[in-house]
Amino acid sequence: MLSGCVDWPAEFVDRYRAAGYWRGERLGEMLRTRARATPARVAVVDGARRWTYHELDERADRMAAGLRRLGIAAEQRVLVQLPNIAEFLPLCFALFRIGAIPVLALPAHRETEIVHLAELSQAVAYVIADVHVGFDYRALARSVCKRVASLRHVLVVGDAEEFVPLSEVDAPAEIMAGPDARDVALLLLSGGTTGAPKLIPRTHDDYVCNVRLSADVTALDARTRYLVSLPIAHNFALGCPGALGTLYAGGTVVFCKDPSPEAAFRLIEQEKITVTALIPPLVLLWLEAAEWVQADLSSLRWIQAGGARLKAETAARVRPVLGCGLQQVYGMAEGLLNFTRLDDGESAVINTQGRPVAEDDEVRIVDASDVEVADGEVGELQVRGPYTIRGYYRAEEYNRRAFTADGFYRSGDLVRRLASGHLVVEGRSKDVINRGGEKVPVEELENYLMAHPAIRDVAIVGVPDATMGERTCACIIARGEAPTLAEVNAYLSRLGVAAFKLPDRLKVLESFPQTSVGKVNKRALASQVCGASPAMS
Ligand code: J2J
Repeated sequence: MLSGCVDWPAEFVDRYRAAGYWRGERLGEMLRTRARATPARVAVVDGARRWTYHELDERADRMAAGLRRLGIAAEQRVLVQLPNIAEFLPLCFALFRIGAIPVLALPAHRETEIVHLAELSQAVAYVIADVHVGFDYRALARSVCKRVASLRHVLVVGDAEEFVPLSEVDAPAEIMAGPDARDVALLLLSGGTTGAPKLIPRTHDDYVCNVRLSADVTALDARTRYLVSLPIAHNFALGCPGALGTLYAGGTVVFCKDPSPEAAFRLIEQEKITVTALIPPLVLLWLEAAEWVQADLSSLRWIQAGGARLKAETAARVRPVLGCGLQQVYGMAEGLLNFTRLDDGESAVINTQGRPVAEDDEVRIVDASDVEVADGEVGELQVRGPYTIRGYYRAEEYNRRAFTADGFYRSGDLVRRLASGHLVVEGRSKDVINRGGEKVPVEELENYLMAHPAIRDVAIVGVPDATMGERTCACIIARGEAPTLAEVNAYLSRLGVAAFKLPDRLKVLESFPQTSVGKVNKRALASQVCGASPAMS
């Protein structure tokens, strides 16, 4: 396995193979098998572009050969920061076939995040779009290249300027042995960790399992037309079942650059979309828009909702307003996926976040001393299983805290298990703000703000919000004259921090409430700033 990753112990490898979770299948071959079975079926739609399975497969092969010519080899990391565009798929399959490892950054990431990810992964190449939503990624690449010595290539979809156009990374297809199914296939970004962002190594065996189980539980098949509404680099839209699950099932992946109801509804009507995945604020937006945006949504069979807790009132409106079923998904890029089932009763679908997808997902719910609590009681969810990692990439010290001695991942989520086995997410013990599905890493943000000359101390808390579930409030103790929210956010943007991490509110205080051991009491602080109980935990 790639150095810096934690493998499963041999007994678990044997167990997951024997039980049929790990079948020795690689992501690159998953597409090949499909392309052989149904070469002429449309695999990808992006605007006016339509690629059949054969074309997608061939593009991946040619791009793999082109990447090899550039010197990109097995186990090398390639930082991919692309919006929802078709090129994402042949690129990832090309890397999978070489055995090179895509590191999936979000389009919203900026210089601090990208430099960190490139350095942590020692990426040799960085793949970007030219301009997206008014932001020029080539300018970002110029700054990043100055700071990260390992980067040797910048590949650009669109106008490459001084860099290499991705369209020219093209050579006659070659026969490649490719990686082993037990090798790392991709590095996903963690949303839920303390300190600097962590990378999540997913192997071919475990991610193919993740994709297959998700596609099966969502009943995807060749008639599926999946709309990629969320960023495709996110685990949910990529492989749960997402674009990869759709390709596994022989369906069609339709790219959506803009999940606003106007744009998405038009695509649903035109492309006869059957399923998509959304975060709760988008579910709300789509419900509201259904009243005034004229579109035929009758092809839509399911909306998957996940990333943050969906309110029961919102969940209950999905079928009456949008005319489709709802599937709640409580997932994590570290692995474990919970889904409500398509044939679950109304109460489970509206009030729970689903149950684990695999029999061998070992979920335990524990108290602060790691002792299991009784069913119905709230505790932290810990998990190990056939598609849940045993450690973050190059994070030996952090892994000792984030995983138990017997290999369970400490999710930091506070959940309750019902007698039916369904889970309800009640809050969290980790210091992350879940801004409608987008995760704001509190400690990372506090560290940036501590460096501000007019800030003596900072504590960031989540405050309840009707649309986002919660928003970010930065509480500061000023040094001299306090900065305004606009000044703080301008400062963070100059540092190159992604916009979704910027505080929504700023509260200037004289002091912070303390716990008995002298730490900032964030619960009390959150109550103090919002005049109510905190949004979560
Ligand atoms: C409450 N909290 C949830 C839910 C995730 C599918 C869906 C989501 C993600 C994801 C994902 C939640 N209700 N329904 O990867 O494949 C919070 C939990 C969890 C964290 C993981 C997928 N669904 N969460 O959101 O890695 O706190 O993955 O631990 O970004 O989101 O975040 P992330």
